[in-house]
Amino acid sequence: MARPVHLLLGGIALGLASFTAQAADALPKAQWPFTAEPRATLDEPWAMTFLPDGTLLVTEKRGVLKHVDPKTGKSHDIAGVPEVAYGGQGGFGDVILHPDFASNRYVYISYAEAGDGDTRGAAVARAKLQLDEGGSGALTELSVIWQQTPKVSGAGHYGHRLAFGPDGKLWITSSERQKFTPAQDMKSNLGKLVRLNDDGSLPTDNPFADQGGVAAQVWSLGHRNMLGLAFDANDKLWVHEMGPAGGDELNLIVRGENYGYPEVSNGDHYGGKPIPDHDTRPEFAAPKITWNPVISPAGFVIYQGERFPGWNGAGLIGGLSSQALVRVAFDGDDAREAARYDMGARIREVEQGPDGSIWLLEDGADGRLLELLPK
Ligand SMILES: [Ca+2]
Ligand SMILES: [Ca+2]
Repeated sequence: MARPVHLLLGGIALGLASFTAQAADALPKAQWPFTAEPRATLDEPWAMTFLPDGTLLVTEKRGVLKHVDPKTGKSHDIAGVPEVAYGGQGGFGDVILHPDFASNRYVYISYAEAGDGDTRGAAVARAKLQLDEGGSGALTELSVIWQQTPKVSGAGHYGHRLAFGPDGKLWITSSERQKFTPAQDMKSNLGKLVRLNDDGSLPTDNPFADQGGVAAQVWSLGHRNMLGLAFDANDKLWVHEMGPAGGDELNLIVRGENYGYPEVSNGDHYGGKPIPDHDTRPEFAAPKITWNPVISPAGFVIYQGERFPGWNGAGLIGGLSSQALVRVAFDGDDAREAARYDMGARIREVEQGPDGSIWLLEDGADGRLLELLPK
């Protein structure tokens, strides 16, 4: 029922007011249900994932993969990482494990890679992780299984967040590289949410499989800069999107849908050029949350654990410009911001540990790995 209600209320009178009312005021620290304890310090950390033994793989944007023991704070480099195109928003991106990592040792990494001339694009590779007793290790049998097409100039909006779905498929956020119109062009995989088999091959049940080419990779289109994706307990996929000025979004992903960028956004271009709002073009899927002021979302988990019982099923999103942890509550197909915690630093990544613990990475040089402990 969410969508008809939104359309009914989304007119002139309630349009912007209803969106801004979705944001929460920052909670005073005394009311936080957690303390944040620093466990390690990294150089421009970007993403992390837990190994089954409770240690972490952490990417650093300059092109280093670290194996971190959060109990000691010690970290070791993993060899065999591809060269990355570091600069702007580009560099090393995400790292995730195959669902059957325990038996097959496959990890998936994303990164910006250089092309001809001054062009660049995101790439995804699969490799086997080998760890030695001392804590260091290597990626072996690395193969590149996906690339952004075409590679373009500039160093923004790669996206390249990764997740495995409950369907066993590999999901990739492929952002529009600050080129706007590719998000609506099915000859490009920029500005698209991509779905692949675990070896990079094409699933035959993708919505645009019949079109062939890169369109066959696409699950949904019309996206800007997607820096977080997560499946909820009902297997629904939620993706947040760093929007233009005043237009950050949380979207519920529907097979084959067009999310409208750059034709529509509840924000407007930086520089002031207006973009028609979503309610002017109901044929495009509208966001479930629009943030204005923006939070600059980065990193995303939907918490499923018992260590923070009040948060079971909640979305936890890192905030860059908002320097916050943003908690989102879901109600079926609806979502709202439930709480905001001012962390005093840009938050790049959120992760859940195997024991139900919650971890954050601060952005930038000397970014700290923080463990949230229930009070
Ligand atoms: Ca992660
Ligand atoms: Ca607008």
